[in-house]
Amino acid sequence: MADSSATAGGARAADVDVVVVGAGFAGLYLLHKLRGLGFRVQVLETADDVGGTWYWNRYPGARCDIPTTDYTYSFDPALETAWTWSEKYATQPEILRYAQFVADRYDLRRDIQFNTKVEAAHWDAAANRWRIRTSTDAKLSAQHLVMASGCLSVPKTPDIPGAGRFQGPVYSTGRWPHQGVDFTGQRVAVIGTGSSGIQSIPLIAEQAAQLTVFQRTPNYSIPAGNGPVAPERRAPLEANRDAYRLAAKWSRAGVPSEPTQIYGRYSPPDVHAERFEAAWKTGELIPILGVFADQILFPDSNAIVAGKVREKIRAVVHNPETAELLSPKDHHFGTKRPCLDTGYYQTYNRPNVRLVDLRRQPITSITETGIDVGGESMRFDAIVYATGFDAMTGAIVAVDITGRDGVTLKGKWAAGPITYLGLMSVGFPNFFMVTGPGSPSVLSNMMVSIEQHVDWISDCLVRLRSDGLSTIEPTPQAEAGWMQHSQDCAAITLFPSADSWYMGANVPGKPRVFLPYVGGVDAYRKACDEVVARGDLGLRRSGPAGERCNDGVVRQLQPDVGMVLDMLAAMNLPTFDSMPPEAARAFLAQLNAARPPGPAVGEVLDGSFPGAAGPLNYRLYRPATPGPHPVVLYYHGGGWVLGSADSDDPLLRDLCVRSGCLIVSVDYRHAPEACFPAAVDDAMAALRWVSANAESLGGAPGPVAVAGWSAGGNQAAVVCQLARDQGGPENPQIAGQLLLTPVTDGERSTASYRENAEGYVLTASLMQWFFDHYADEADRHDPRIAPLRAKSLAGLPPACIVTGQFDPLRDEGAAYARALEAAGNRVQHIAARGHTHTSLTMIDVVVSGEPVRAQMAAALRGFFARSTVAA
Ligand code: NA7
Repeated sequence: MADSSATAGGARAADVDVVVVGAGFAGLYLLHKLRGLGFRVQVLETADDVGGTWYWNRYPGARCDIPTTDYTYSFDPALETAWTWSEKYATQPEILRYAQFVADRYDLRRDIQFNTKVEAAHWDAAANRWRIRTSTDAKLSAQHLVMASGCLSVPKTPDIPGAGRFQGPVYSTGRWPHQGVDFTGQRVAVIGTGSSGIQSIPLIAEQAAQLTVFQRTPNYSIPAGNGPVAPERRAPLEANRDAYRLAAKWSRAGVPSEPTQIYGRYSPPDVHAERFEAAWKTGELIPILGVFADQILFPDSNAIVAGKVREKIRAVVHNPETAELLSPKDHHFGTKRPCLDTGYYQTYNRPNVRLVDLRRQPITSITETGIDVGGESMRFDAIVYATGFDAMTGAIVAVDITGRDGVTLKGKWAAGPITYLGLMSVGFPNFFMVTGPGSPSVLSNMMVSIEQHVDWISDCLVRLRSDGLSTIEPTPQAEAGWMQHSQDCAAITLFPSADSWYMGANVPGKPRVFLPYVGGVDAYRKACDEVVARGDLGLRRSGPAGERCNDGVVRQLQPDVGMVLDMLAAMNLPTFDSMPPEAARAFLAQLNAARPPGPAVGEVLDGSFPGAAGPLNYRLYRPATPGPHPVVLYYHGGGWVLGSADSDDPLLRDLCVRSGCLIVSVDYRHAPEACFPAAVDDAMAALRWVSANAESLGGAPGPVAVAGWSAGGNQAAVVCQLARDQGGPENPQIAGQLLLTPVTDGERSTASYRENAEGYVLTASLMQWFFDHYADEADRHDPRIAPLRAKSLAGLPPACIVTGQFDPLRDEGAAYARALEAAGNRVQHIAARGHTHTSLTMIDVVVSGEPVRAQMAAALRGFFARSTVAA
């Protein structure tokens, strides 16, 4: 119970354990849960009833866009049987009734103070409490403050010239009158074609005498196909409710689904059509957002889906010009939230509906009687703003929140929100957000994300209490790490390219930052759980029992690298070093066959060249651009035991396209059949042959560059030294050396070997296995195995060395870069953050490798630019 007493104004003064701001779905569950755990909770709510966004958004046609089978609380099985949704997508009145039903069922209203706006909250460091000021003049203090204020709860102030001049009624979809609006016989203007516009326009058009829609950006919308909940949707839930809800919790978006592995860019048109039509028919967002595994990664794949939606629009809208105006072209499908509609496009076939394209005819001004666009003055009886929200951060910074040392949250977030897990923020002790920026929130089924946050916060408060601690706050390192990870997740997608509210782009002056966490509900839950399992990682907790802090960063791998590693771990594959070499080679070939093929190049040619002990194979990659192209000799990876001239095929296609170089990938003899120095001898033979034949292979004259990955990087580094040492006309000049995660030493004693010994594909024991096959212990310091140990590193070709943060070979690669530089060579060292030994080669799977490969390609071009100038 709150310790409360009535004040003169009827408001209460109270000291409680937790103040919760907002009585929407987040606030209601938080109150129920914390109360059950023995905390004294006070919820403060601006409205006169529960419901949050569903209290305010009463515009005609307002519905949820996640099926009600999923858009529902799951914390209490009895609640699920006590309530039955009437439709696939419930209307706002039904969803509001559900919120009210929940409030009554758990007797929540007695701890909710309605008609109370929270104006300010400041952290009283002396008392270790939040002091809260409200519109009712109530003064509260609380040990913890939780913002459950919603992501879409502060409507955007109309940013249109003359807004405020109109003399007739003006409505905002986000603040719709409770008694409803009758537009019969009226001339109505609707400004905005996001979800709120698209849901309300068909219904307003049915009533109004004339409806004029002012569209700035057309949106993608798919027909919701609403109606009773389909039996096939109900079946899995009824068969095993717990399993279904668990699957939702560990799904990508909070709705059970099986993500496809099919890439749009690599599948044929009949597969495109089949998959798109199947998703379209569901009338659900998650299938249409997941037609292809790569549609949010690559523009070409995305364009397949976007093009098909435009075809659907053209098939419905009779007037071709209107159809064209309604067809989105300025953003990739899904980078703004697509809409679900009921008869939206059909509405434009009505004679009483007109579409005004604000890109062509911007609003000059709202006037007393209507709207002026271009040279035209239009008269209206009513104007409806469906112009959206100050999303995700608006409601949080609307409260004047001051943390430690007088720092305000608004000030701290001036360049964009900074949070740990979207749950907390440094400088604001005992402050939590439900579905805050930096968490999946609006990219997920909100109900699942709300429940996860409420459970996490509740568990956190219980731990604090039972550990005899009173305050909790993230550390700067943990917060910075999370922000980096969250931005890494967004950076590999197309999301940042759109002017969306996800990017804050809809509110003038709002910083352009991707606000939600796009790594997925499942990955996010795993990170949150891991923070707890690793001893409240990145959280400083203090109180009577002392101070505890296990500082650190929960996610440092690039998100797509992490996903690949998780997938591999789940497959429980045998390790190469557990097999004989022949079996390991066959296994590698099998794994390689399952890779995406990489981009098309101008030509791929297979041939043979004279190796040191007989013919060996090569594969040549020629760019599609006019030649002759500079030539790169490439040595494949595989620890001198595995791989072949064609085993790094996708990587070489990618490098060929990016660099515009002709690449010749060569075989060399493998251990244990041919041990050291056979591979080196073949590498030198390849260098001589490719250099001598560059022009007859169709390449440009002049020195070739060498490149290689892993053991192939070792070979490339070694031939540079041998060519320098052996001199003579038969040992050609080398334009540059590109070494991707190379072996440069025979010792395996660096910190990176210890830190990354296991779990990142190339393990310390696999390296041991490679070395044991390749060379006797006594030879492993020979510079032809350990180029780092060469007597002199002076006079070598310019180098570009790439190291991966989570690679056992990281430190020796970095050491070689430093040593080359110290010896006076030109060196570029690219330290690939969050990458492993193998991840940079995973074309179209590890998209975060693209910027690194772009730098590698630029380095190759740079080698030749310099050698041409020198010539
Ligand atoms: P949205 O999706 O932000 O849509 C707002 C619409 O209003 C959008 O079409 C905007 O065009 C338009 N808009 C905003 N400001 C202006 C001005 N100044 N002039 C003309 N047009 C303007 O908000 P909703 O309420 O529809 O939906 C929000 C979410 O709720 C939705 O994604 C679902 O998750 C549920 P713009 O695209 O900015 O050019």
